[in-house]
Amino acid sequence: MTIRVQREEFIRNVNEAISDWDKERLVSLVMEGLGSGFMPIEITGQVLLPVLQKACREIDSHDISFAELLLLADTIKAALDILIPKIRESLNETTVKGRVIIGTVKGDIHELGKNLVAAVFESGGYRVTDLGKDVPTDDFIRAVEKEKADVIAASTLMTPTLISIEELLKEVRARKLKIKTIIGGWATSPEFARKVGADAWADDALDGLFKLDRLMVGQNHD
Ligand code: B12
Repeated sequence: MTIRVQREEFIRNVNEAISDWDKERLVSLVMEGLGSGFMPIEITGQVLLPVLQKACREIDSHDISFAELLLLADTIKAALDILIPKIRESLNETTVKGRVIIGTVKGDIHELGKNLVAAVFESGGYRVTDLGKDVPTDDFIRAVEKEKADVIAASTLMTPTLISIEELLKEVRARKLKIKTIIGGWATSPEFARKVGADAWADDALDGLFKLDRLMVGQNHD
């Protein structure tokens, strides 16, 4: 079997396991893939991520239900639980691109999108500390100091919690922290990001990685 055919078959099988919500098969396929030479970053970036991106579009167009999205995210998480630690191990002080603190801001418990962004940032070569959901401003600030982070990535999907993003960014400025900020999530927009002084805004996880890479070389908004 040529490498290309082997690769296509692997991608097809992984997609099938995900759409069947078959965690066990997915985990064994991922282990097999790793055993036959696939890189963890390849599997997350080129196989898992496109599936999630597609699901994000489908939920917006009501092609899949919310329950289906949760099952899909839960299935993919089983693969990420194996792959992310391996990606982490492969990054050392010289190859890591930067340190990111990520969380969903205070008052908001939506975390699927943020988890996806965290996984993509890890896959893209960043060391990510995920503070979870409903994270108070002080926790972000403490984590930045503890991890000597380069970037805060904050998520919110709700209009009422936009204020928490604003509060977080105000605190970053008040403390004169030398840190870049990137925000995203349903309730946010490029206009809002500019208004509250975030360094970057992204529409989805891949756009987020692209913007993060640009931030690290000193480029802010487009
Ligand atoms: C799933 C969901 C839930 C789940 C969350 C499960 C979980 N564990 O996360 C549950 C059922 C718990 C839930 C609860 C609520 N929800 Co809800 N929920 C949704 C729904 C349907 C999908 C969100 C989602 O997971 N999308 C899939 C992920 C993968 O995509 P994503 O989150 O958009 O993330 C992508 C991008 O936005 C971006 N991104 C996200 N964060 C970040 C961060 C950074 C740094 C970057 C760069 C990028 C980025 O990248 C991601 C991946 O590509 C949305 C509707 C929608 N279309 O978004 C409503 C929605 C967000 N919910 C809403 C509401 C109102 C609520 C509740 C208040 C309902 C209630 N009355 O109890 C509660 C919230 C309570 C609280 N205090 O937080 C509203 C918000 C409306 C508003 N204007 O404020 C929405 C928009 C539904 C609606 N149309 O009314 N919800």
